[in-house]
Amino acid sequence: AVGLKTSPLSSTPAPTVPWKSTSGQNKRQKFESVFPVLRDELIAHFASKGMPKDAIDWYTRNLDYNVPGGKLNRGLSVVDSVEILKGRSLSDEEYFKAALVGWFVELLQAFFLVSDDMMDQSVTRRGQPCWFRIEGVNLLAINDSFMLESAIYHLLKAHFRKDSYYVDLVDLFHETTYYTEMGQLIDLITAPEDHVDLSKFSLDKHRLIVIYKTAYYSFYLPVAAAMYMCGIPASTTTPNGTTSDPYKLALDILIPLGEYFQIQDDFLDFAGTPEQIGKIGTDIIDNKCSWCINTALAVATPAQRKVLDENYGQKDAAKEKTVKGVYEELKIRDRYRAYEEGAYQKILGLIDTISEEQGSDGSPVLKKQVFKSFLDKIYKRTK
Ligand code: DMA
Ligand code: MG
Ligand code: MG
Ligand code: MG
Repeated sequence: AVGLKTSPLSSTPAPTVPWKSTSGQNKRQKFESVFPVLRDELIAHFASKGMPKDAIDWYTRNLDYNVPGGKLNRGLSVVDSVEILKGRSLSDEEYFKAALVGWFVELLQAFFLVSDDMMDQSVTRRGQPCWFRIEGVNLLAINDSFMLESAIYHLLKAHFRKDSYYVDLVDLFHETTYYTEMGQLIDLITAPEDHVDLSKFSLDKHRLIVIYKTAYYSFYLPVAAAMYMCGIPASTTTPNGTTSDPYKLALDILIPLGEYFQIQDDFLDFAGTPEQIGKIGTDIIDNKCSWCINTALAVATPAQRKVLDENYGQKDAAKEKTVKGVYEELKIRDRYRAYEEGAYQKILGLIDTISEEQGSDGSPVLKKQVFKSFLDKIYKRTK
């Protein structure tokens, strides 16, 4: 899309492109226009290692199939947060770097989704077959997912190694990846394929799973990355002498926000249509410790509980349908709407506790709008 001369051995310079117009509608397009730049840079570097044509084609297809095409909430939140924290519109170079980091979060997401779909044995993702289901891909998708992850650190080094916050970004991506893998572990071992025991589920267990598998990488990562890029220090002293850690403050809001987001995901797994959500729900068949089953268990009569025990977690479409019938009887949709309203109000309250007071050293501070903007992206989402 952007006619750049790329040297395979060095990073791409900030391109000059006609993306001056920044209306809300164009924000996504502008962000999307950066993807081919980093894709071409990865491919040029790959080719420079003497990789053969079929490998170049494979890697290109992996990137094009798995990285763009999502809702881009995470990636766009990096750009939006940088703009809000700087309090002004960004120069072309600042925009390009913020968008690059946004795409790093999307690359990480692609890595998690390719592997998650194999582990969850999902069928579709973003309205197309899951990557591992493509003819000729199969278990090669494991290595493809690794390459999506490693691409992040290659590009980080190419574009950010001279920046003061480089090591903070590397560390942040590594740490949030580790947390996500911890979450995936407990998500999977709480859902054994061969042994259904609903008494092992609880909303507390659910909370732990979703905080680790989703909240860190989807919410804390984009915002904390933007904070590092804007030079927000790890601890600030306010004029009246109290110290606070803005990263901890951000975490305390973004973890509940991530929990809310994953509960939406769990609800949509049950209630969303494949056309809407671009994927076919697998939670009931996969025996997942989902918000829906936990909410159902809390209010089920002994007879309904028996039906759930006998039908949950089995590779059987009729049994899945029976479970969904119990969910309807138990008014899971209404309970979800009530939950969503409460979660929204609670998170607004948390955002309101942020002080935007400038620290005594004049360094940049956190802003409520960072969180409001992220919350607005997901409130009442249907996909
Ligand atoms: C999402 O869990 C977590 C990660 C790390 C991808 P999930 O399996 O509920 O996601 P999805 O519903 O998108 O498959
Ligand atoms: Mg999944
Ligand atoms: Mg999963
Ligand atoms: Mg899900």
